[in-house]
Amino acid sequence: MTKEKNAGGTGKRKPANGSGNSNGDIRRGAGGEIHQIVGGDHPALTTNQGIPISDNQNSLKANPRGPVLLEDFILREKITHFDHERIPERIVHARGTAAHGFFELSKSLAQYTTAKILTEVGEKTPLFARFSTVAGGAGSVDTPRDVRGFAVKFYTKEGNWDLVGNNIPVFFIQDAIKFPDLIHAVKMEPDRGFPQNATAHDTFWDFISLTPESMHMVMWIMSDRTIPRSLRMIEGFGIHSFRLLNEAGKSTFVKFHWRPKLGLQSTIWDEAVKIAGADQDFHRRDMFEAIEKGDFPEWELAVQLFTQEQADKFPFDHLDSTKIIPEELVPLQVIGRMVLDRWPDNFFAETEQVAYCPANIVPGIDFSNDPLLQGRLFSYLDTQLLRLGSPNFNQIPINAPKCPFANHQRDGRMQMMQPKGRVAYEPNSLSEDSPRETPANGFHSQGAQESGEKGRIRAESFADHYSQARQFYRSQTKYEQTHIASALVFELSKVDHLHIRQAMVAHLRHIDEDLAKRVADGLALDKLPGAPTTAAPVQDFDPSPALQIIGKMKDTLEGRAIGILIADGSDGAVIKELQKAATGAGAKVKIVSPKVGGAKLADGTMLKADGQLAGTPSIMFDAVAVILSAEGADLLTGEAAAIDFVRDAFGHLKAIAIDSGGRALLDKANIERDKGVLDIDNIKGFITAAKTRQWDRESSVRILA
Ligand code: HDE
Repeated sequence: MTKEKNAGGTGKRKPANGSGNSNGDIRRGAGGEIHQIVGGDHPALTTNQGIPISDNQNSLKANPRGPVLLEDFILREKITHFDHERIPERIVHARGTAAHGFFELSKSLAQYTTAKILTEVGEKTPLFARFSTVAGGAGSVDTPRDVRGFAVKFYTKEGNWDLVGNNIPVFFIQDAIKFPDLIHAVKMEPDRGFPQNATAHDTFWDFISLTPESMHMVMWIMSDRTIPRSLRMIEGFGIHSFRLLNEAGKSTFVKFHWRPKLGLQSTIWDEAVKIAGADQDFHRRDMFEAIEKGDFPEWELAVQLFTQEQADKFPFDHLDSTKIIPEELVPLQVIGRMVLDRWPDNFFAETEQVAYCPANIVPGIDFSNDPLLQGRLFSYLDTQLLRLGSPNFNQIPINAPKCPFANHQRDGRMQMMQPKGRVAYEPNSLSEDSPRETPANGFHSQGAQESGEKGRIRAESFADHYSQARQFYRSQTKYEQTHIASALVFELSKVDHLHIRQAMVAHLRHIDEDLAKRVADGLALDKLPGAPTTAAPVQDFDPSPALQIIGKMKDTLEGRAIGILIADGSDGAVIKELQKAATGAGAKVKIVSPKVGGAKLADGTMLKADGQLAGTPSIMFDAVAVILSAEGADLLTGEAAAIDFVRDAFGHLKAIAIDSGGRALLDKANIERDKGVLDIDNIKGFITAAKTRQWDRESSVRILA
């Protein structure tokens, strides 16, 4: 057999065993043994040494029914490689979804910074963005109640800049030294190995109840921000204050914000729980499908810029990561957009191997003294050395800069570069073209002056743990406040220890007395526990409507999905009209029917389904329509999946459009008509209702705190 180019190259395969059949076959080899052969025209399969493989179905045996021989280097290489295919998963943020895209600057910050990416208007900088949950493993589900990581690697002309943020603008702790404790508390409990991917357990709430600085973050994580509808509908925050440095070396503080083009939207808890069962990859699939369809996810990048003098007047410390700077205090300025337009070619090579590090910043940007940020600067490189196994992980294509890079670092495991010449040091007189430092445009730190006493100290200005938690809660709509209260009741109901539940309710009293009462009532506490002593007085800040989700929902169906449940005999004209109106409003429409092949409509034509009823529950959609003939209604009133379809849509506060057959199904499900349940004749009304949730319905479908 002649050697062809390696697999992955363009060489054509000479079929193994010289057989050219193309449909799959079982053949006898020279020794009479059986081979399974699949034909076709492919490159030759080889070992990693390039040796062509004649048989990839059978290991080498001493005789047809005899032992496998150790000399089978093909088997050993294949299995050995397989055995080593997994690398340690990220200790946090293990489950992620990522995509390629670009950043385009629309407003120059030249007055504040020399960074080219923030000064060259119209320039498109390539980037790779990864979204993640925090607590679960790489194979966990997409929709637990959890913070979402929002990490962006910009491949700028001046090196890689990583903005490694979250979808929540504050964090649990003020000092990085507490991070291992926090993560140990939230992850599965070490003796029992559960719960995975959930905060609703004793160790998490035990730690939180003893960590008052986490109270602001607790309000955010108990809000629906932690159960997003889509990764395309989350905000992103760099969290910490960073610095921008201009030509003259003058420093301006900056906070980075990502704002989704589709607006904010969340699921509701019961829905998130059911999605976890119906589609574990709900968010990943959504992102994949959007990009494949050309509906490129997009965010605005906005900044809050402020001076040291302004910062000195804030009623909180901006170096404390448990604090936001309300938009009403320092407005957001939009400076550009991020568009994600390409799905990775290979999940492992890109999404898994990408290594973000907040210490990767470019000239013109600098760090602040936020102690949480300072701790992060060390952690990421350290963990990536372990996870990716070598100091040369920057050479993995997804991590390598796209601008030229050169230095005198050498050798190490998995070195892919082959530097030439005898010089691997600087300064030197033996090489004219070896890399040298560039004082004029190299990276400079801000010339900050530090003074004061050394020690393990927390600043007085970090002592107020409740004022912004109160501000957050009081800024919400009444529906969102109810969800926060109900989420707390749910989570604390999973906590076995009474003293932990009590301690949490005690903290809530500093945030909002009514919230504390609602949660205490939901937990059936016999009395309100006494509030703990605070380290600083609790202040009443003005509410900030920008903190709501409902206030930031967009009046659009773009990026949303509508499901139409049909069966044999459904009215094709009605379905068509609805499809037209919904797609016209930007929605994706999917037909759901009892059989995936579709349904035979009243006019005798077949309409193909996008999903079979049992595998396509209404939780996949933002609104649903039920178009059924009398015959279809007869069939589906006897099908639990159909009854659940409408019951869940109603329970999840979605708009429902029905014809007379649909009405029969709603009757069977005991659903009362309200203003979100519309006749199919009123398509316009349905499209309007589909753009939001029927919030007023909620108190009629579940007992809320
Ligand atoms: Fe991280 N974090 N983190 N974190 N973090 C990691 O780095 C760490 C924090 C964030 O998609 C790890 O490569 C410490 C805040 C994201 O690959 C690790 C502290 C914020 C990602 C690590 C924090 C984040 C990580 C694990 C306390 C929001 C995923 C794997 C000081 C601003 C990036 C890895 C990706 C990942 C450490 C706190 C965001 C262990 C010590 C605050 C989005 O290095």
